[in-house]
Amino acid sequence: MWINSCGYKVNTVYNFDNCKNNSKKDIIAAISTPIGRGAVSCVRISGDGSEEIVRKLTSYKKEFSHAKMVPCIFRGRIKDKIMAVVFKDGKSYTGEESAELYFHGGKFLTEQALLSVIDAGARFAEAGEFTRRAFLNGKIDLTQAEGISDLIDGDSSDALQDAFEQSEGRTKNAINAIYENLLEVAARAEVSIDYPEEDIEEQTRAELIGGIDKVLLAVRKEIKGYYSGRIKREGVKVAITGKTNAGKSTLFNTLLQSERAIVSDEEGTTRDTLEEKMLYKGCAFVLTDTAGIRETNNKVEKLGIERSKAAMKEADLVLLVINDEKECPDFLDETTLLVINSFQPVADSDKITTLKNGKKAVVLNAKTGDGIDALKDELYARGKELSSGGGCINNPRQYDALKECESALVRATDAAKNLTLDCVCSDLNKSLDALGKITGRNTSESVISEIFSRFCVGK
Ligand SMILES: Nc1nc2c(ncn2[C@@H]2O[C@H](COP(=O)(O)OP(=O)(O)O)[C@@H](O)[C@H]2O)c(=O)[nH]1
Ligand SMILES: [Mg+2]
Repeated sequence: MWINSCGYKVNTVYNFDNCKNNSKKDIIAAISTPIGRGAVSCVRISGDGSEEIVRKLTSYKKEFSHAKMVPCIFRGRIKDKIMAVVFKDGKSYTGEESAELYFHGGKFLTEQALLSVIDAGARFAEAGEFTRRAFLNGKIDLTQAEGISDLIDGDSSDALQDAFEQSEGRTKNAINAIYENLLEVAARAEVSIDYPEEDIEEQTRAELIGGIDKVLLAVRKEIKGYYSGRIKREGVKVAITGKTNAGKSTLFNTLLQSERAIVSDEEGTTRDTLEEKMLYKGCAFVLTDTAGIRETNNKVEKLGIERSKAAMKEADLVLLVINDEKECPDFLDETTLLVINSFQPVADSDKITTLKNGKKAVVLNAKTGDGIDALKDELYARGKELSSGGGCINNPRQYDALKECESALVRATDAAKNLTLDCVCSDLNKSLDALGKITGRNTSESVISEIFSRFCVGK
């Protein structure tokens, strides 16, 4: 068990005191820039003694008060003039004494620089070990670590904004606020067990139920917000549907500005669903071209149709492509946007139309691209709406823990109505544990390892 400076108990075998290379003196090093030819490369070092290693390589005697350009000799014979930054007294990313060396970015030079640091007493860092140390030293919590990972992987401006906020503690603060409230409710329940007085029993139960209700409300708000956050991060899932030969694949290609899908006037051309990402004004969409749904005896096409149905179920938005207003179904749910592929030139004033049944539709020519911008603007507006009001939860791990917390709170409410206070306390403790999993207060070693293994070496 490792207790970090925030008081988080981390069930981890990664305990500096038991570490093979002995305690915090274990210095890690890694190349933090991509391997290849480039202007600058960086080797990162962390652990007590990092400064000493930089001094060994540079023979620099004065104070490292800020970034210094210093002559350096790698492996006793390779010279370069490098920039060295030393972070003292734990004022670093990892919360430990650390250093960064920036030098000319060649593949061989970079390898030699790292090996020099290893010769001087460091060991090779594992994937994500710098961030893992930041977590274990209490600099960041698990959600911030995940935010940092998402910042590296983010591929749209919305996703990056979200990742940045998470890395800055948005999720941590929101979950900790719920945790504190829940802790107070649980403490009140515990006290009631210790001092059971018959005459206040009813009042205690009513208060408890009220307290749990408030927490439950906050938890459910975050669960709901997860959906919007997911859309922001991963993109709006858009399924392009409609009967065969309506022009779905043509529309898919025109939206992507690429001949991605095979287009033909032969019915049943699209058999498998095709998925591609589209960015529009910084908003990400995952477009799926589906097989037209029709009766068929062809085994492969049947499978494709099953996949199309699944894509429609999963989609945040369904584009229903028809060729004439008359084909518009009587019932359209909220997630469906009607697209009339007219096969004709479309005048600007006709690109958005309201049908006789009051439904809004985009009229376009999938082949020439007439009206495609109107469709993209409509997609963008819908995407923004779907991704607004996002909560603080950003990934399935956090979501699962919140759902677990929700179930335990529901059980606690039932217990507060019908069972002994012992049962209430037991469920409240389970809900606290579930929340603690999100931030890393009580997360298992296997989960922590899984999270940090997703990072690159040097991060
Ligand atoms: N002229 C014209 N032809 C189109 C248009 N959209 C689709 N087509 C043609 O209609 C046929 C079927 O199109 P496709 O995109 O494969 O339909 P899907 O079965 O819905 O995927 C192809 O021959 C396309 O070239 C359009 O807007 N204008
Ligand atoms: Mg098709």
